[in-house]
Amino acid sequence: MKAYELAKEQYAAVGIDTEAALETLDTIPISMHCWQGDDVRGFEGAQELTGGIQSTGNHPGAAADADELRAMIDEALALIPGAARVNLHAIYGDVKGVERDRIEPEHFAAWTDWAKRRALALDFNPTLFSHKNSADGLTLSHPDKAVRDFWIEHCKRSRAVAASFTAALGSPSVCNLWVADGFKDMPADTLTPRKRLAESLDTIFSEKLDIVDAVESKLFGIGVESFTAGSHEFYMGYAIKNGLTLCLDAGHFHPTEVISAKISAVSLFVNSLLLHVSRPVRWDSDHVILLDDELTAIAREIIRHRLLDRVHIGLDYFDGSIDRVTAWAIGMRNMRKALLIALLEPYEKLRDAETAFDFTRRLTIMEECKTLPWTAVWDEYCSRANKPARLAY
Ligand code: RNT
Ligand code: ZN
Repeated sequence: MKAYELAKEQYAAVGIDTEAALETLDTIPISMHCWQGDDVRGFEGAQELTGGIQSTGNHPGAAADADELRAMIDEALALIPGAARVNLHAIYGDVKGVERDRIEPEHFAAWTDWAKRRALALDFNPTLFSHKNSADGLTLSHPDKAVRDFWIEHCKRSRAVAASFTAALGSPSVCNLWVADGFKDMPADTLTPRKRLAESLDTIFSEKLDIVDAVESKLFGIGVESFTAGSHEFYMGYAIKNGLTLCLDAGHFHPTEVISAKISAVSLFVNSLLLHVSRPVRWDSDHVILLDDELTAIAREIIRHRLLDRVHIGLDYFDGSIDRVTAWAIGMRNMRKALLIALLEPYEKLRDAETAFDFTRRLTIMEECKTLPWTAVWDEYCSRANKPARLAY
């Protein structure tokens, strides 16, 4: 409390109102990915995770069923301050014995009821991996029409599930589509699979629904190192042309590329963005997100450019080597800490210096403000929200 009062004064001296920052901070929704709770296995009874993604580690306590997963999410949310949403994949419903092209909103009724009781919104993803119809490495771009049609139907039904979330929970559900489609080795024809993917997407998105449709690009995955049909250029073009939301996953680009550097540029041409905030270590390894330079840069880009109403923030990582509930808490808290740091930045001062070509001043403010006492503001926030501060959890 005392620390906060002192911090408040220090921030006031650089023109920052900490109370206003805290007010905004609390309302920014962060979508928590359910798949951290069970290593992306889902509840169809699948034994294998395919699609070029991998969760490693065998820490005990992976959720075995939906009740367990919900209980774990409840536990995590008790440690996480601020507005949260929960992000589901199609394999997380009551779907044992239900084929993916047969899923219905009723298979997710337990989730909807649970979310309603907690005033949470739900986001959704069709699942186009870990399935016999994805074994060739191609789904929506598969040469066999029967395979494409199966997945098209799955995606359409997934959008209907998302629409049922919107209707029941009163907040537009973000429905994100990612496919691993690609080749391990040098492709001969890179065009035809992309044409087929685009055609499948046209069919999937033909019906207008009250949801936020997002498409997620990727550079490569394990086993699809040489070619990915749904590349960045593919989906950026597709999203712009069709008015969809573009999903940028932090692990889906070349190792020296960062999504923080893409946000403002893309914001000029797409209506809205979905972020899959993740941490690639040497590859798209989906480590728990740290409070590192890239995370704060992502938050800064959103806050500086006032993009809060056009950027949906979602997390996407899965680490099975540490306690899974704590993994959520660390990442969700870090995302919000980064947003707080951004909200406490004297951006106007930086911009004024820049406009005046006073780059000395810009750099001085930037560097000196990094060590203003944001941690005291964070502690105050946690305490007001009745959430544990620092090491308490
Ligand atoms: C995979 C994509 C995708 C998945 C989730 C489970 O590389 O990032 O978003 O992580 O859909
Ligand atoms: Zn992702």
